[in-house]
Amino acid sequence: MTRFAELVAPASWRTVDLISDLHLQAGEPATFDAWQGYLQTTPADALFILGDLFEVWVGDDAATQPGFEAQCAEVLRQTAERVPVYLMHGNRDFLVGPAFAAQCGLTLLEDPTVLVLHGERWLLSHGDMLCLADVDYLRFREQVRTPEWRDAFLAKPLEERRALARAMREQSENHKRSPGMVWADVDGPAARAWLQAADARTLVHGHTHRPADHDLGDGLQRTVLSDWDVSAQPPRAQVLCLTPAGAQRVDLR
Ligand SMILES: [Mn+2]
Repeated sequence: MTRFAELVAPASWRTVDLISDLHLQAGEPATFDAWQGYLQTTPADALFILGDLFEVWVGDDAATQPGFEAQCAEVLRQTAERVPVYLMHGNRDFLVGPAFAAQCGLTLLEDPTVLVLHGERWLLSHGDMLCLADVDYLRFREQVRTPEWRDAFLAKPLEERRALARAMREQSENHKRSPGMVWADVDGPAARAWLQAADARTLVHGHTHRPADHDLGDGLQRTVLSDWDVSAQPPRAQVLCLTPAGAQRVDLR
């Protein structure tokens, strides 16, 4: 049974920005720059990051020494001084922990969470849990989300964790390229069941990198966020803005 956490927005919030799947990494400075520029200028009253902000996260201690993670932490910290920042785990950065949240002044968000805003209930999720056909991944997810796995992994030296993450990443890339590999999307009936259980009309999620608005019937919808890749042609850097008038996609590039 899925538990639906709830966040009631203060009445002062007019615009809420939602982004996901930036997959920030040291080797993609253009996307980092676009993200930094956006955070410094967004007029939103709150910012929600729905997972996979980072391409990989091997432990909060990575951000306590000079490097890419610390650079990202500083951008988040400066943003969070100005506007509340909420971060949900994705499948790549599920190891972001309370130490990093405290370092940046951001709030970790449970997956899924119902955001109550402008009298509407928005169901927010990364989306990976609803890709039911991705059986291998869901099995892996169950394994790595246990406190035992997490504690054992985080107890390893940082360099060893980085090497393990690289190996896992390579394995998953090879798996994706293997013949007969079927790409799994969010399961429609499961999404409807979640929405009904959460008493919400719209599910907003990322993960699949297939931005679209799906009509699920009976007034229910599934809104999929875009990933970010500023080096792609055309560049991708999109924000979903929730305003009193509804949801609106804003392309920054
Ligand atoms: Mn993902």
